[in-house]
Amino acid sequence: MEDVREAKQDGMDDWVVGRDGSASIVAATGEGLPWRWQEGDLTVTRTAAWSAPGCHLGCGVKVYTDSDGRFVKLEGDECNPFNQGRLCVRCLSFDQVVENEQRLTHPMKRARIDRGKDKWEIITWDEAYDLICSKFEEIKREYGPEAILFASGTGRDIANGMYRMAYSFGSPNIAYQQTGVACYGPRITATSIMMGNYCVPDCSMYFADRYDNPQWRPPGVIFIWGNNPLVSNADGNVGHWMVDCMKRGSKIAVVDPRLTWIASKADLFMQLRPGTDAALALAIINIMIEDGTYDHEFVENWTYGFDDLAQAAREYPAERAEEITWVPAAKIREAARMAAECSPMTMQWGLALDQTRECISGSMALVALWALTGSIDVPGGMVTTHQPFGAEIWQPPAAETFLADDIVQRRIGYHEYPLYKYSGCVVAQPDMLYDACITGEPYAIKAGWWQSTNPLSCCSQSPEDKAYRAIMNLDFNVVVDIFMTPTAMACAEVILPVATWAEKTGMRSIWYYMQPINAAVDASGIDVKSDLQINLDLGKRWAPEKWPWSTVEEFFSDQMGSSGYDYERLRDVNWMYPQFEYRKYRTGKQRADGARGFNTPTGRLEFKSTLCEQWGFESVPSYHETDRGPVSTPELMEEYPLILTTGARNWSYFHSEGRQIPRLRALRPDPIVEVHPKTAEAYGICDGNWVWVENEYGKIEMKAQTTIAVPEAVVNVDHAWWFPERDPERLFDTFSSNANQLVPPEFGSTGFGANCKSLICRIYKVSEGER
Ligand SMILES: Nc1nc2c(c(=O)[nH]1)N[C@H]1C(S)=C(S)[C@@H](COP(=O)(O)OP(=O)(O)OC[C@H]3O[C@@H](n4cnc5c(=O)[nH]c(N)nc54)[C@H](O)[C@@H]3O)O[C@H]1N2
Ligand SMILES: Nc1nc2c(c(=O)[nH]1)N[C@H]1C(S)=C(S)[C@@H](COP(=O)(O)OP(=O)(O)OC[C@H]3O[C@@H](n4cnc5c(=O)[nH]c(N)nc54)[C@H](O)[C@@H]3O)O[C@H]1N2
Ligand SMILES: [Mo]
Repeated sequence: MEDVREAKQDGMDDWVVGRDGSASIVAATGEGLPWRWQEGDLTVTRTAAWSAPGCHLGCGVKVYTDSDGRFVKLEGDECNPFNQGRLCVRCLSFDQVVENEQRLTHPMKRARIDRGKDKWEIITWDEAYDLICSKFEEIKREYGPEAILFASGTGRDIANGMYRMAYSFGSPNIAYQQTGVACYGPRITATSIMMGNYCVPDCSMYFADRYDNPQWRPPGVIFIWGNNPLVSNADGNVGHWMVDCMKRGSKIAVVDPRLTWIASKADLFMQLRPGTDAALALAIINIMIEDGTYDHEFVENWTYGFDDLAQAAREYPAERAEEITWVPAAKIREAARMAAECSPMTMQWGLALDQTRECISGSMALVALWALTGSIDVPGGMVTTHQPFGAEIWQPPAAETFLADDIVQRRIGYHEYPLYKYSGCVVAQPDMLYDACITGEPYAIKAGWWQSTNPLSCCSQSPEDKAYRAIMNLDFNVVVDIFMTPTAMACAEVILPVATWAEKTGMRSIWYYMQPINAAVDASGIDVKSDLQINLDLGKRWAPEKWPWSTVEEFFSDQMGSSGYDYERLRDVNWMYPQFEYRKYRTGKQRADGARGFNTPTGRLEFKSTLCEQWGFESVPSYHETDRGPVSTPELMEEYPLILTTGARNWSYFHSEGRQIPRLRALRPDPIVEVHPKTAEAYGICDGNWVWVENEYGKIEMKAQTTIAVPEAVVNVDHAWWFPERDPERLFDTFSSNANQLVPPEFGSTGFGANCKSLICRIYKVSEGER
């Protein structure tokens, strides 16, 4: 280990992850298939549905238009290897989006004094840009460029353009305003610090011929952990892939407090108490270490800190873990047996890991489990992710390539939370940023650019509507969206309307492949622009040298890394897969310097993170009891006897989207709280009753749905509700039925994590007079 220690000291502060040896060879394309053709009177265009409206996936779609370029219908593209023709209800309801009367169709402005009032004036794009530029410049002169925050929401296709534009303006304060960045960033960080890369379960998606590829094999067991893949299709993975693998023999083990559809089909279902995931993982690890069933070759040759992991896991014998997690010890033993014997084990993990306060050390326990089972980068295991061809379209550029060091270091949270730089999309610490908006400390934040986010409906509001107070305290706000939102109605001085995915040219890129988004629908009847066009227009004004492209197509051509393709060629071949190899850590392809091993300071997969050690954070996987509940706050349980989890996804909605789409609203007309029938009975509640869900932070009105899917002690509420049909000047009642009224802005020691999925509450019927 001597040489390892030396390596650790050498330049460790600047340790960079993710910029490693990405494949430069195009392995497969959709060559030979037309990207546009005629079927009778209709024109068919192959494209991808990424956003707007928002979605993580970018499924392959065929859009049918009439001779005027108007939308007629769409179908899943059965030739597209990614989704193989399958679409969800939100995509299939796109007809009601594109022609929706409530769409924003023109840039608009409103005087600051009229905030909250539905009083808008239509303006031209040039007027809008002039207004934005003069306001932003004025603030920059007085307070510096960092006084303007540039926020986007969950991962859509705007990250690259918006980050570039913000950096061109000179601000390091990119924002994603979910408390503790509690979505995906924490999982990426935990994985990156341990092994220098992110990993995904191998469902053959790296190959264009998918399940027929001879190199691939189905996972022995897929642990579905804190994720509901069929409903959420989360993090760039199509939920159907789990079913595809099941059909090919993969076993399924589910860890979820709710009996989801896939849990009902699982070989093993561990119905745990919310927030106790890390204890469960450590108990499984402990059994594997005690029984010696882990992968000795991998652990001895490729990992660092095994003894520390073993010691941490020893604290969680199965019986103790049963008390903590409610999962019977026998099931924990069965999970350990399956992880060891059903090789390779793989894992589709989810948001529940990020939405616990100490999410980094907790997620590290799950990464440790992949490593112990020898699943890393093997067929059917946990395969490492790389930007195809080193292209940056999904992952935004680093601030350092645009801004001077001293400005980068002024990013809110930069010094306090250094782990943020391992999260892929580097943002300001959101809770500190809201504090800065309110208090002016550490410095004043004066304006906000909100592109594809609706924080008033989606982000933690307590105490006392904190997000609202922060945003309203700014002098000037710009919102960029397809629909009016509570956030825009509350605070915007300028609104910029964007084109949908069917109306714009774009590019879809995720680890597995690249694919063009081809404009299919003619939007010339309305005055909208694509997100990237907006970023390009303003970027050119602020730093023309950083935007040498005259069209978005030129920009995309420049983003195609080492593939040797340009945008037009990509369009002609429909999609492009980089060459993929397994076990890259054995051949030197996992690290930028070509050395064997992992892209970490020790060159090994680190059970004990040397980066965390260096920064003074917990360095070994660990479990932290959740802040509220029967163990931490038994005294509160009399008042708030139920455990509350929020935000489990449903088919209809993508966060705050979709409430104005009739077909989607018909599927889920009201905000739902799921309650076990016995619990409902105990509180005198019937299915369909309106009830209050209340805790120390607030109360919200929800419709009770009785279901045995939740345990008796747990209730689950929808998140991000608002009512587009209600009074705009009451902000569409976004605070009346929104889970985020109940979520405190508490985050973990690393600056990551939030308590969205393990809170406490009481429920009681809304009385007649109250509705
Ligand atoms: N209590 C609780 N709260 C949660 C969660 C939870 O589980 N529980 N989940 C959290 C998570 S994981 C996330 S990621 C956040 C999401 O938070 P957000 O990303 O803010 O949520 P959305 O409602 O999806 O998006 C906001 C807006 O973007 C617009 N939009 C969609 N596509 C585009 C586009 O391409 N361009 C532009 N300009 N606009 C577009 C939509 O119309 C919508 O108004 O919410 C978080 N909030
Ligand atoms: N339809 C739809 N799809 C979406 C979204 C959407 O809003 N709607 N949002 C997108 C976004 S931004 C994200 S981040 C992903 C998230 O997608 P997922 O990772 O699937 O997240 P959730 O649906 O919030 O929760 C997944 C499961 O975790 C369970 N759970 C709750 N608490 C706990 C816990 O403490 N431990 C464990 N192990 N499980 C728990 C819930 O019961 C739920 O079944 O979905 C994406 N896809
Ligand atoms: Mo998310």
